[in-house]
Amino acid sequence: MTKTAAYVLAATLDKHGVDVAYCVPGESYLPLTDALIDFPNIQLVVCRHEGGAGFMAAAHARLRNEVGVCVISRGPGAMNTAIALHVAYHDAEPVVFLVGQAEMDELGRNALQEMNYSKTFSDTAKMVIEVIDPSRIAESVARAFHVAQAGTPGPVVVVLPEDILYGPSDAEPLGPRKKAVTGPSAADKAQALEMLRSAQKPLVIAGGRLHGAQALGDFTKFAEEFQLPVATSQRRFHVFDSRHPNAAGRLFNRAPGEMLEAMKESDLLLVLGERIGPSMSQGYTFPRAPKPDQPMIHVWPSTEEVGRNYEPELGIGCDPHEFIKAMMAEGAGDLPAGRAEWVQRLNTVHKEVMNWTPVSSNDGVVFGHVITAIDKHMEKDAVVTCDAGNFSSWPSRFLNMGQENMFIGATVGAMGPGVPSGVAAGLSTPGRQIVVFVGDGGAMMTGNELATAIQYGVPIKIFVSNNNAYGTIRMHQAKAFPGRVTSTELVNPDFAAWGEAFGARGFKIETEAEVDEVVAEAMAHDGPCVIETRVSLNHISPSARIDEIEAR
Ligand SMILES: Cc1ncc(C[n+]2csc(CCOP(=O)(O)OP(=O)(O)O)c2C)c(N)n1
Ligand SMILES: [Mg+2]
Repeated sequence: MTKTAAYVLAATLDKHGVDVAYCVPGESYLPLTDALIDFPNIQLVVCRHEGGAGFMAAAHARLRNEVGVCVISRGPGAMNTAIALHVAYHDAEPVVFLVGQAEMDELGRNALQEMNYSKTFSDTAKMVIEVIDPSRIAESVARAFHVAQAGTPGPVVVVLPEDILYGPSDAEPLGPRKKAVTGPSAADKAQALEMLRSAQKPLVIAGGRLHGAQALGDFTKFAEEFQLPVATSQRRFHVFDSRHPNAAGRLFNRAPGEMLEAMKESDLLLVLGERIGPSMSQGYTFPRAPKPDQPMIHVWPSTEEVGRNYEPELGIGCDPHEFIKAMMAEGAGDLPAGRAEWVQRLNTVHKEVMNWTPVSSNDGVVFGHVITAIDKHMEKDAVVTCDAGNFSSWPSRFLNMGQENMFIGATVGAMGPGVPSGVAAGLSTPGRQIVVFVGDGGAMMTGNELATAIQYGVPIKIFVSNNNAYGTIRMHQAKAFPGRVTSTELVNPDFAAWGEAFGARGFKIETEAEVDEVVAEAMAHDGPCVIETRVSLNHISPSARIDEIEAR
């Protein structure tokens, strides 16, 4: 019997091992939702907004280290998910977006919800693939999966005209193409080894392409054997245990000065498994662009990237785990005498930076108290997801994390991924504790995906830091236009009641005295819950107070 192209597409997803895909349904791709009924292995998760669905697919990609799949309707649906494409592009997440399109014979007329995706996504997708022939649908999808993961991972859009999906197709469903894994060349390996062995004060900056128990375990052994201090890059804090004696700190946005000063003494940087973005590099000052102040080795799985913004002494376009294995195969040999002391020095500064001295405020709870309490109840393999906003500086700085944890947040600083990423954690890696951090601003942007969590039984714990403000922007106003507050104050719902209306358990923290007990109860609760903390606006981050900024 001849199949529809939609059926071949579903079969190709199945052959690629897809077991969860995130969607908002649309009439433009009805044959695909219908075909998926015959593939019970694939759970099609119905979301409430395409931005949420896209964020979930991107988080799925990071959690599983595989392609995330997002299925959305044409035009309006595609525009709603644009934020997730932007995040996936900047954060190098492999995501395949399957997007509807008007019928072929109407294209060009401004047909219903027609859109030129190649133009629209020219800056946020690695590739836009238009399927124009039902007999080539499997090939198109296999290409999309391959390109999304190859080299620098990223989003790929597959455009599905409505009539093509209905059309008969004799195409053979296709499976995944073997991923090319690259290692360092013999010459690069020798040079890297020499640099790592001879440096007096090396520093590793580790990133999110280090994934999985094997790679992360090898990474720890590598740091130990080669006596390397390790800093983690923005929003990739779990790749090295913050309690390990080689931990040197976290390069989040606006990292503490005393830590940066100590790190800047290093005489070799090894940037391993991350592109070097504006947040982790403190606005391209550490490492300094385009010519770093110290010799740098940059390892990232694409040769295109390793010399794009920087002039490293050695740029290696290879898989970071392969690099680690190559170094370990040769061994550290005799290292300079002062290395252990250097590691210890950075670790001492890191421990000081992570050690919060509790402070109180008369305009609400300082969020650090909540972080300290969560730290005591967090499970070893908990997933922590984080939206964007100043509240995120508290967990970024003070929440301990190890390699079994995973911290998920957009390095590009988009608001919105917090709650959806938490939902994705429950669907892609079920059974783990899920802690979500979100501000009152972000909670009202994509918090509606709490409905998806309830629908699929995902026990997320959503910690809302409520300062009744777009607090980050309020802080920037204080710096740029002191005393002239505008457009940042918010009137919010009662978030605990809001959570309960969805079917979650609602908690509220209004005073410091309540923190420990409420956090303990929420962390022990086995279902979804929303924990609202009425936080201090003045204590906008661990390192800044609005009244101090305005007084300056
Ligand atoms: C989608 C999106 N819109 C706007 C911004 C600009 N922005 C950055 S932080 C912020 C305020 C965040 O407010 P909230 O979630 O309440 O966190 P807070 O800063 O108050 O802790 C805004 C509007 C952004 N980063 N992303
Ligand atoms: Mg806020």
